[in-house]
Amino acid sequence: MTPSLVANGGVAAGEAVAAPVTGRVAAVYSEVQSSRIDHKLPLPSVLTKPFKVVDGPASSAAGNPDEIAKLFPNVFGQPSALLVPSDSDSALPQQKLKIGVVLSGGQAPGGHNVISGIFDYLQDRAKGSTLYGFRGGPAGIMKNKYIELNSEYIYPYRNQGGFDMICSGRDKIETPEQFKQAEETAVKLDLDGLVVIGGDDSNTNACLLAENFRGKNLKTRVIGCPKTIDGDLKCKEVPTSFGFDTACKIYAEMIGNVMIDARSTGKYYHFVRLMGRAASHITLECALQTHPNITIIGEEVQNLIAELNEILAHDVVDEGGLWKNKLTSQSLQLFDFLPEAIQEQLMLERDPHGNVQVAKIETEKMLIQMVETDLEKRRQEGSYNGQFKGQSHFFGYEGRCGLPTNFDSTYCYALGYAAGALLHSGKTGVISSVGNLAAPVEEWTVGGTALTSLMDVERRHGKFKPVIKKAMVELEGAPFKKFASLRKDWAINNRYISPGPIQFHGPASNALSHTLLLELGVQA
Ligand code: FBP
Repeated sequence: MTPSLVANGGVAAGEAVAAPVTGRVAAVYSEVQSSRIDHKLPLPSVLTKPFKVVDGPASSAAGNPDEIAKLFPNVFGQPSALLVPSDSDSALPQQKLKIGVVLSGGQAPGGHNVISGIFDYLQDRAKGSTLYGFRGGPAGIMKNKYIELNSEYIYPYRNQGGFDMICSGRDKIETPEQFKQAEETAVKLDLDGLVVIGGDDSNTNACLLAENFRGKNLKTRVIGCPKTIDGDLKCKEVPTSFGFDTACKIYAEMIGNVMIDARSTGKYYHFVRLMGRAASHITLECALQTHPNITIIGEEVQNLIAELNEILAHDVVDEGGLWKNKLTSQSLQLFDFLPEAIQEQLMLERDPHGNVQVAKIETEKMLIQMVETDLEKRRQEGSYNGQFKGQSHFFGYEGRCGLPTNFDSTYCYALGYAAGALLHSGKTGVISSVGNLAAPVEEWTVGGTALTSLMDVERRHGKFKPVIKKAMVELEGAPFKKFASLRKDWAINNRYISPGPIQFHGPASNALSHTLLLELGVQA
């Protein structure tokens, strides 16, 4: 038997557990983990002194503003808020707050620091407040499953990867009954506020909750935080989602290692698939960090998946393949061209948000098969007599819970601290926004962006639904353009870069991702 390791979080097979009941024990930490706990995090200077909130002009929507206005009558059009220095904090209510926090969706390095940031804000500026952590994602809100977070419980999680402080889940608060359950929890816990740490779908849900609570005259306000390693939740005011920086650096280290492996013997061609549901920001960033010979940016093959989503939402997929008539001829051609195993994977069950579970499609194996088939054809034609051995890799889950980089640690702490400040200032339906990220941390800007301003309507499960528009790789954007200008050279020359492991000290420790720098107009 092949030697193997198994990690399942200590949960017995078949046991359904929302979150570990006991917290982490720092005594069993590695030296690096221990050294990170007490790593001091700087805050943007506006958060270290008295501040006030300045509102900008009324906002609109990313698309279809009339539809969005109808769907969010109570929160649509809110201005963006900016925190600015003030002489005193007297504008803030002098009251203890009861705040809930939930982690929603896939893990992303830095989530624990968002929670620490909220907690520290409450300790520093609203003494005697209570922070409840809903366990196991949005289901924890619906089922009123929570733990009261205190400094001893939070301490071992500071600057540590993972979401196990309260755990996450992918449930969605969707039906009238589920909204009712969320209301009941808000009332039962007398919540002044709720922070939803999640990706595009979870922040859409956060906005629906804000709308619903305000519509029902509940005092509970809702603030979102931009989380996802996929990097597809961003806009001008929210320059990046947390976790992207760490995950890409972890993957880039591994890619750099297999590149050296390839050069060491010439025995293998390594095919690497990276995580990322719809957008290819991770792949693009890792390419910019490592310079592989060939990089496929998935935005080019989106159409087929979109059509399949629509068909699966409406039609019975008959064995005779009649459903295929609904595909456009271009998508049909592509579908028929794919190996059967990949066709099957494309038809797999969608997640609760209606998304194809791309992480489960083994494109790296598909590409190896396609190359083998083509080389075999060439061999028979007499135009090839070489040797090809493909090695497939999927780097996905390995990057989601790593120790957060200095950037993610600091960014997340500021996002959480800002979420506390926004709730304290009476804001709802906004996403915590920390900007000016290429400048020293002290100069970072802090505010809140109306969630409805990020929204459009989209087809989901065959119906129009409000969604935060996913930020896909822009083929006209600076990161892609830089990649496109270099890829020909990378294809034939040895330009491999091995970035090595994440550094917490020294010259490379505070480097920002290429994507973020290029998008901010700084040469990477
Ligand atoms: P989020 O958008 O929820 O942050 O998910 C990120 C992600 O890591 C995707 O890249 C991936 O497709 C998905 O989660 C996998 O989800 P799961 O953990 O449920 O398999």
